[in-house]
Amino acid sequence: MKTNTTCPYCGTGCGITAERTSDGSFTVSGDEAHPANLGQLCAKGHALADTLNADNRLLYPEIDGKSVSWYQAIDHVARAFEETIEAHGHDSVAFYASGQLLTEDYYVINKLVKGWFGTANVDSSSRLGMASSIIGHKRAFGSDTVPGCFADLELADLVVLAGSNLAWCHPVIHQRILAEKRRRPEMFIVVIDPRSTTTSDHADLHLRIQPDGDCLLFNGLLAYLASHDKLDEEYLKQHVNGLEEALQAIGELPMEHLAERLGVDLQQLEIFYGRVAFTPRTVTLYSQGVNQSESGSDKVSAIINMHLATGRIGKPGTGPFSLAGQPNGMGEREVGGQATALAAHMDLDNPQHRDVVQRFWDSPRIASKPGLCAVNLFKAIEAGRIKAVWILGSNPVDSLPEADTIRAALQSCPHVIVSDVTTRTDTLDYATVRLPALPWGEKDGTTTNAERCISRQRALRPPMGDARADWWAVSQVACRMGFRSGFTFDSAADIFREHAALSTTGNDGNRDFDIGACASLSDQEYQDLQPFYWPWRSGKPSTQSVRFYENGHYSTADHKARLYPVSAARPGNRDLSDHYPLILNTGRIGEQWHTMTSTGYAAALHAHTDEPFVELHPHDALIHGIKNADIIEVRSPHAAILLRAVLNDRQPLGQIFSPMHWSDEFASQARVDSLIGRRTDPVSFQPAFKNQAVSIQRFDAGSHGYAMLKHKPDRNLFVDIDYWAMTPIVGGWQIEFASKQNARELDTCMAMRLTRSMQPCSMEPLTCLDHANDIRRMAVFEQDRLQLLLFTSSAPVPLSRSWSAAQFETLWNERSTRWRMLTGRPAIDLPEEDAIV
Ligand SMILES: Nc1nc2c(c(=O)[nH]1)N[C@H]1C(S)=C(S)[C@@H](COP(=O)(O)OP(=O)(O)OC[C@H]3O[C@@H](n4cnc5c(=O)[nH]c(N)nc54)[C@H](O)[C@@H]3O)O[C@H]1N2
Ligand SMILES: Nc1nc2c(c(=O)[nH]1)N[C@H]1C(S)=C(S)[C@@H](COP(=O)(O)OP(=O)(O)OC[C@H]3O[C@@H](n4cnc5c(=O)[nH]c(N)nc54)[C@H](O)[C@@H]3O)O[C@H]1N2
Ligand code: SF4
Ligand SMILES: [Mo]
Repeated sequence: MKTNTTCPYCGTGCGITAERTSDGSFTVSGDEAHPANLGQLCAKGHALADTLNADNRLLYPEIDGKSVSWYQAIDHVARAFEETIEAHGHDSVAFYASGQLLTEDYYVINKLVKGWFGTANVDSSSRLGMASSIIGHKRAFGSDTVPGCFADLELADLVVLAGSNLAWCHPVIHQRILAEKRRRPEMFIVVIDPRSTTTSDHADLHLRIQPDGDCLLFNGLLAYLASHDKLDEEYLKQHVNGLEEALQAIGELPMEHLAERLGVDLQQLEIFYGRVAFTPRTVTLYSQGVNQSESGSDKVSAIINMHLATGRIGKPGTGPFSLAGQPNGMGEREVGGQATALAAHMDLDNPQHRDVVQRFWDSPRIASKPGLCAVNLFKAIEAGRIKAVWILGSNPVDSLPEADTIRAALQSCPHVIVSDVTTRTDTLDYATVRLPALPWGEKDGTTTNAERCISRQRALRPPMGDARADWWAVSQVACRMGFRSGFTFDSAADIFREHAALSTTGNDGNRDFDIGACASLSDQEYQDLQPFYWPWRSGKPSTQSVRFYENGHYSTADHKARLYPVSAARPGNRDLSDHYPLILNTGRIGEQWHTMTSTGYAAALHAHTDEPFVELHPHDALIHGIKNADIIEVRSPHAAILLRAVLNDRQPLGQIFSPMHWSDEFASQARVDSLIGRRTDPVSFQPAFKNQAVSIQRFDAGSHGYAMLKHKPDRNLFVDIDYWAMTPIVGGWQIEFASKQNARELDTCMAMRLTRSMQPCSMEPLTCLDHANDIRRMAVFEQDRLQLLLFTSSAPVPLSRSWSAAQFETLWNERSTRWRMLTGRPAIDLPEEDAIV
């Protein structure tokens, strides 16, 4: 049987066709009818079927580590909130979620917090990705609306990718653009990113600006267009306010001066500005290199200013395009699931809006002031002002800045309720109550992708164990607290209808978000709902693609868009010092998703990167006495971590890059966010994840090694090993380690620990002390199977990991050939493919 559903990873929101095979397992392929991907999928999408077999599912509710019934768990959580609110007031409780929940989950959370708790202390990890874009949109359009759609990227003649590593983070959109470029080679792609990426490899022009040079770059562009008579005077007159103020804020920007401050070639800058000047069909797509910055909101405004002033918006192949990262970051914005929003795109500080929402909900209260945004919310927990928090679908102990303070905050908080789908995350360690949620394949509802396309995520099979939908758990707690009137939902469809009805209530076309047509869907119609773009107003047909502001009619009071004056600060990092001389930039790699809670277990996704790493320029490495594959300590004023050094000149001098993914589950000390300070954009409160002053130092290891074994070892086995990193391989797990101990000590200690769980009577170990090569070698067999391999040395072990890994699949009934495992290679004269990390 085939089921159409949606991918739960990035904001591309690819349609997926899942098919159950005769043995009960599933295969997945791209849904050819889905407008976002037209049949394509990336590696993460393809690996989804594997994640359905995860054996680390959280299946039963727990209080203080003990399994309990849902009845007990709900009662406990309801009382925790009740007592906390009674003793400390409505603002002493909070919710923290993510754009990985479904719209229906989020609608219920937001309703409970804002309508019944009467606080706006509900925020999410979307704050870490999208907050600056929301500010930019509202400043300019009066509404948080992404004007264009993916098709505009194919219709454009100039595609500007600012602070986006599209090739890795939204691969299917990138492929759509590259396919169009093959059809029309004259299409011009510009990448704006301080470092080289797979995305910049495919660009016609790569502007390697200084970190946070974006405001200056786009301000310079607006000034250039103005002085070259390339603004759309007619459009400005009819539809836009604020040109004079915007130009005034920019002031004089001579090109030579500008190029120097940005750290780019004058000629390159002229090519970029010249291209923009002469290409009406321009799209500027931007993501975290723009948003995650102390000047994130202003960067967004500077980009939108250029588009408004040239009238390049609301027309085919044009527009500023904020690319949502999470699968449902957009749905979260639509329900208003943030500390700074109300519901259905209505505003907290608008009394009329509050009235509309409160009447519609018939709620006893309505939040009237902004709640605490992500970083400040956890600061309030740390300070003891918030005493009960419910975390759903996020792993803040690894994904928020100054991550070690998040641990401390949760440790001191009396009630930490965590809803998750897995048994192990660094956040679950601090939960007083754990609630089992439904993962992809079991959950059911809707998501909105980056181009406003709403699609169904459908269940492929019944829930495992006692896992339940997040909306159900939240509604049950609400009912137990006595709020039955608002929370007697029977299904996701029930909630979606209510959400749709609210979107159209009091909305005479003055709010962009309106899906009133869905307010009367039957259960069956909801089940069959095809992907559609909002708005879908009542009585109108649904559309397959829609562009906002085609008529230049904006959602501001006078229906004119507004240029926002941006004065750009000097690019770079003012915290650099002799102690912290380098800039740490962070982000993602193609194969991993956030804190690896699901992709971390898929061997297929670890083919290229096994360990937490930091990329640095060879010259910076030389200055610091660092060689390729050394372990290095990266230090900021907040913490220090250990990462494998990868030298390449794709990093600019003075800047290093490390992915955000590794957690305590997969490595000893690699939580990058423990290094990042809590500096945020002053308006959007989005953290500056991409520009942190740090120092680096070679870690002086006395020994190195790696082990392979059939089952994932408990990470507590390695607590005293300075550096370790665990990776799934086909048929087992691989652990790399390094230590201050000497090789003999490391070897003895690892051999003892890794064999501890094996049956001594059936173990058949082979060992060898290879003096010539300085490698201690050990292989352990049980019956015909290889169970464990261990190699240690005083230097990194130069043996092929992939060959060793493949041997776990081999039948070793010939004892006489087993010694071969100790060589760690197929045959003496074959090359070793991946001996060096
Ligand atoms: N494989 C994978 N895909 C994902 C995710 C994932 O975890 N893994 N997560 C999803 C989510 S939630 C998000 S938000 C998106 C993020 O998607 P992206 O924003 O594309 O990804 P990042 O790697 O965070 O950052 C993009 C680029 O910004 C650059 N950058 C850093 N500083 C600056 C600057 O000052 N100016 C400019 N112009 N660029 C700068 C970085 O060098 C980096 O290459 O990805 C989504 N897709
Ligand atoms: N240094 C650095 N840090 C960053 C970033 C960066 O670029 N650099 N990017 C930031 C950005 S943009 C983002 S979006 C965040 C992402 O960071 P997080 O929000 O922490 O995302 P995940 O690590 O994916 O954690 C999601 C958790 O939810 C669980 N889960 C999945 N589906 C469900 C569900 O339906 N219900 C429930 N209850 N649980 C579920 C998963 O098992 C997992 O444990 O990281 C931010 N942190
Ligand atoms: S591009 Fe994004 S939505 Fe599409 S398959 Fe890949 S991860 Fe999933
Ligand atoms: Mo994100």
